[in-house]
Amino acid sequence: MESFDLFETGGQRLRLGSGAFVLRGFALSFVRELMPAIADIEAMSPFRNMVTPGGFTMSVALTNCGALGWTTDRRGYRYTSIDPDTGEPWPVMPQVFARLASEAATAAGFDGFEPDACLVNRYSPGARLSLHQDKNERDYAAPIVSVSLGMKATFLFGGHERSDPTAKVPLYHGDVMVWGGVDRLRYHGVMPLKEETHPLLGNQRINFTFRKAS
Ligand code: MD3
Ligand code: FE
Repeated sequence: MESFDLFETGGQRLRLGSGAFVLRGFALSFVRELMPAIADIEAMSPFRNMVTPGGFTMSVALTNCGALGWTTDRRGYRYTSIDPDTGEPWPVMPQVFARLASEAATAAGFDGFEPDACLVNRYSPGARLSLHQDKNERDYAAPIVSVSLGMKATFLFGGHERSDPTAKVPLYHGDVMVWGGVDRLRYHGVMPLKEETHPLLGNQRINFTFRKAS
């Protein structure tokens, strides 16, 4: 199932499906600019552990930037323009974020990606994300771009049914995944993170997920 070629800067491009790619190290040249931008976002809209409609507190802490932010509570999942914890709009999407998302999408064959939402996930050791589909967005024609920083994670790449078998894909600091087309609605998740100390991020993993939500 796996094949890879090289993208322009020499990194590996792994193909998981006809519209699903891992761009190894694609974000590395952006990291120096991304770090202060994350600190700015966190200062305005802190990371928090949200509650799912089923009543479970998520082990992954999250915040957002951009016009729309993904949230969950007992009433359901939705996108909002206001951070429910601060009563203020989500922080503006930093230009470096938008540039990274657009360049990664282009490198995977999706030109003109202009996300209006960026979910920022923070994982500590033991945090996990159970198998799910991303289906709160209005437009499934746009791809999803996901950036991994910090600790290694094992990503679970499933099929179109929850019970379909999953492939395990390691994700490292600087890797970017792009999903679109027929792969857009695949089930996916993240295994519990193993304890590790990353030189730049310590014992955390930060993931940005860029989407066109409306
Ligand atoms: C496959 N985050 O926030 S990103 C999420 O690493 C989420 O934190 C994971 O899944 C993380 O919803 C995985 C990779 C990803 C994102 C969206 C997808 C994979 C996807 C949409 C469809 C299929
Ligand atoms: Fe997801």
